[in-house]
Order: sequence, then structure tokens, then C-alpha cells
Amino acid sequence: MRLSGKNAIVTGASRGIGRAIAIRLAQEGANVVVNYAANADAAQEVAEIIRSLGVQTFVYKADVSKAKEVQAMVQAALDEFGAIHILVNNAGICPFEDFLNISEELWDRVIEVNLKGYFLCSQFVAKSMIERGIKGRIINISSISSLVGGSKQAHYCASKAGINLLTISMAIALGPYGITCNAILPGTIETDINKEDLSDPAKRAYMIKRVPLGRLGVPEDVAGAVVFLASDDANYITGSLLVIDGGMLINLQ
Ligand code: NAD
Ligand code: RM4
Repeated sequence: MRLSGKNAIVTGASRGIGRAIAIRLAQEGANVVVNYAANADAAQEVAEIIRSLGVQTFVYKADVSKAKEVQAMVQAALDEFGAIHILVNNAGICPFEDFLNISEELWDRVIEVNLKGYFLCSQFVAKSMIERGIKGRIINISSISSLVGGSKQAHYCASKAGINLLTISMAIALGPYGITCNAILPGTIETDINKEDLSDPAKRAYMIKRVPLGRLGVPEDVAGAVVFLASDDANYITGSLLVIDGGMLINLQ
């Protein structure tokens, strides 16, 4: 086990990619805070799986875009575990909408959750790491949509591009404290976030055709890389943007 004795917070961990990351971190021996926004039952189910792996866990409801809720969540993790070694910023939304129809409210909400949320969680957790002399790990789930655009994803792509430079800037700012900050850029991973978009058989076939490895991703394809970036094998990696997309991004077809 590569993460025994480490304590982690995973945001948006009740389903999808966050769920797979939380379980995988636990399989490697980490204690995990399962953050969720709405579905308490799903979060509890993840916590039960994690508990059965012999590590500690608890669920915590917090909207990552609200500073007070994030601060309270970080404090709860410190009260329970004493320290936080790993933060995985994963909670995100992608309300597909044509560029010309994106309202000010929708724009603000996407930026608030996807970008401000990562900032808030990172700042509160980084301060706790510095106070305790912990050479921690911050891992941000960005997207290949931070490098390429989409007509219905202008707000989302802008938020993800922001995450990349947030990650790089944090890597520079927190490097002197021994804290590493890296981003993972998944391609199309089948989860609730894109269920409706991929329900169109033509769109689904088109997306698969673009992937040289011949399939869409599953959450577990992302989780292993999070373990790597959180482990000692990644001691000298910071400010990196790791694409995990089956080759979709490099394929111009
Ligand atoms: P998902 O919709 O299944 O999971 C997102 C999770 O974030 C949900 O549990 C949701 O409740 C939570 N969440 C949303 N708003 C929140 C808030 N304000 N506070 C706390 N939690 C909140 O989707 P997913 O595919 O698992 O997405 C996880 C991350 O991966 C997102 O950041 C997404 O942008 C990113 N991503 C997904 C894909 C993909 O194709 N699925 C590709 C690249 C990146
Ligand atoms: C991802 C990626 C996928 C899309 C999701 C919602 O970042 O771009 O193609 O399905 O977002």
C-alpha cells in the first residue's frame, strides 16, 4: 500500500470520477473525507466501501464554492484526522449550453464551482499543511476541455483552462513548502456529467471514433494516476498537466 497513514479530502466524491478516486486512495491505505453536495445516501455508500477497506472515513456535505463551508470541512478533517496530506479537487459541473444562450447566472455558477471551488479548497488545505510542516499533495481534476473548446462548453472550458494556470501558479507558490500541485486532464469518461450528451448514439460513436484506444474512459482510468501523483514516486513532479484520454487530444481525424 502506497498511502498508508495519509489523510485525504476528495471533493465531489459521492459518484463518478471522485468516487473512484476516493475508493482507490483508500485501497492504498489513505483515510478519506468523502465530500458531497447533495446525495447523502450515495456518499454514505462510498464511505461504507472505504470503511470496509480498513481505513477511516467520514462524509461531509459542503458546497465547494462557499468559503465558510469549505473552511468548516477542512476544520472537520483536521479535528478527525489531525492533518491533511492529500487534496483532490474534483467537484465540477458542466451544464452544456450554446455559447449564445449562456446566461450571466450560469456563467457565474460554472466559474464559482469549477474554478473558485478549487481555489478555496486549495488555499484552506495548503495553509493547514504549511502550519503543520506537511509536504502535501494537491491534485486538480482539470480536463482536455482546458486545451480544446466546445460550442456548448465555453463556460466549462474557460473554468478548466483557469484550473491549469491555478495549478501551475500554486505549484510555484507552494513549492518552497514542499507541497506539490498537479493537474489531471481526463478525456471523455462516462459518468453522469455527460450521460445526456452521450445518449445520442451518433454523438457517442463519434466520440469513440476519435479515441485511438477505441473506447471511452471509465473513472478508474483516472484514479490510478491520482494515486501515483499522491505517492512518493511523484516526489519531484509539480506543475504538470497529465492528459488521460486514450489519445483523443492528439488525434486530428
Ligand atoms: P459527476 O457529475 O458524476 O460528478 C461530479 C461531482 O461533483 C458530483 O458528485 C457532484 O455532486 C459534485 N459537485 C458538483 N457541484 C458541487 C459543489 N458545488 N460542491 C461539492 N460538490 C459538487 O461528473 P464526473 O465526470 O465524475 O466529474 C468529476 C470531475 O471530472 C469534474 O471536475 C469534471 O469536470 C471532470 N472531468 C470529467 C470528464 C468526463 O468526461 N466525465 C472529463 C474531464 C474532466
Ligand atoms: C470533459 C470532456 C468530456 C465531456 C465532459 C463533460 O471535460 O471534455 O468530453 O464529456 O467534460
